[in-house]
Amino acid sequence: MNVDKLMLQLEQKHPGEVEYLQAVREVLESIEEIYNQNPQFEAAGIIERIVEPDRILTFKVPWVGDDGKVNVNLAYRVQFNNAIGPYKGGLRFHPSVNLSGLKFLGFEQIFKNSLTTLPMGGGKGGSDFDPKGKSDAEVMRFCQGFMMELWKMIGPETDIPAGDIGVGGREIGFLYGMYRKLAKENTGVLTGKGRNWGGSLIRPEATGFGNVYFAKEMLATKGESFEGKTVAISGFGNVSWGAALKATELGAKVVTISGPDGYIYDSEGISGKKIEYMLELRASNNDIVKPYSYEFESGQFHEGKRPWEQKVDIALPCAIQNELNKEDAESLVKNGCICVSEGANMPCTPEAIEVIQKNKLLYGPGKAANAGGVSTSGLEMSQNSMKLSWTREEVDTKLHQIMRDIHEACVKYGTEADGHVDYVKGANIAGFLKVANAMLDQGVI
Ligand code: NDP
Ligand code: 2IT
Repeated sequence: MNVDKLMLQLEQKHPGEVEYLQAVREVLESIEEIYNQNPQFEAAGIIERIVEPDRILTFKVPWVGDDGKVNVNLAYRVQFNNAIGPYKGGLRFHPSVNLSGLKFLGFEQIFKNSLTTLPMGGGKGGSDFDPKGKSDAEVMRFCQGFMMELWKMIGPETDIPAGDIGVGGREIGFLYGMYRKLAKENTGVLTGKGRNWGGSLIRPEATGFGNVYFAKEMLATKGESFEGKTVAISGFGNVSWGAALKATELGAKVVTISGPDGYIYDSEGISGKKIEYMLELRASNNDIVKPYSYEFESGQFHEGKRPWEQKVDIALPCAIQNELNKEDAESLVKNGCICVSEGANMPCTPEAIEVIQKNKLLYGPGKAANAGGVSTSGLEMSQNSMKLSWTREEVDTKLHQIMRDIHEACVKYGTEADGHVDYVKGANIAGFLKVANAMLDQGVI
């Protein structure tokens, strides 16, 4: 394989798909050496096959607003690769959604899901619909319209969507209701379901918990732990909330959360009822964190700024892509931060990653560090198949073990001559090998 030549061909085929091309290049660069050492991959055209999705469904969703006006949104489902299990991945509802972004997320999901140790292929979907400021009735009508098209393409053994940005418990409920009606079946076709209709305990907390478990393993390689550490978290959604809960439980002090309007610095720590308040803030539909500073005296609001300017030991970016840039990374390094673990998908820019890696901080890339969410989706699928429900402790123990296993796989393939672990390389190689070998076993299809 020649990475530059392959990338040139892809750029010509898919001009302007920036995020997708960036994600492919990162994986290709990590696996180049091992790929070229195994000529059976080249002979079977594994790379040429893995970089293109199996298929993409594009559709429109017309829906009527409360004012009687007709709206039209664009929607997609990218079924990327199902060599090791049915397509699995979230749905994102956000005005910024486009095909390049979803292809990037679907491609990442192949390797993330492979790392989880569970039999799940990669996929992603979504729409440029913005749930912000919409009434429950409007969100319901949109979700119903979305599922009227999507249901033909998904199924509990075929493709199992879940939540992502803008798709939480409310949206999954509306989507599931419509699927159940159309397909005439009650199956585990979506994950992140409500507790009373097939959902798993711990799924809401899972991405944040998993991120902290992964960071805990990274810290342990240096004889460190969360105990007594100061932590900066960005975002205030589902992932940030779970990370704040677990980091606090492990003895750390979480000092920041953030929103599109700025960030909150709370010198007394964001714990207990302040973490519960995050749920209220997210549910308020306003998408701002400033109200925290009215609610709690110790919370200072920093308008238009990001949390990474604060002196912290650990940084957990849990909001959105490209929210931690080169200057932010330099500031973290200068202030003595030892660990950056990605709860969000692609929160660090490539320039930020370069700074973090050059300074040999512990760096957990999203496809490993945030895999706890989809792993617990996999555990929800297992419970649905068995028609059983596990306890909190059972799910949490399994999630914890999966995150340890992912960490071990990264160390196996990412340890360099000086003992430093390149978790990006480790995650990409471990994730790739499992899928590539499955593709070899199953022939050219
Ligand atoms: P949320 O629904 O809470 O959405 C994230 C929010 O972050 C968006 O509403 C966005 O607001 C807001 N935001 C935008 N810019 C900033 C900023 N500068 N600082 C802070 N917040 C900002 O999402 P989740 O908690 O579900 O997901 C967060 C991240 O984790 C995403 O990258 C997601 O892909 C990833 N992830 C989620 C998993 C899950 O199970 N939910 C699993 C694995 C990864 P706006 O709309 O104004 O842009
Ligand atoms: O990015 C992700 O891994 C998710 N949004 C979760 C996907 C899932 O199927 O649970």
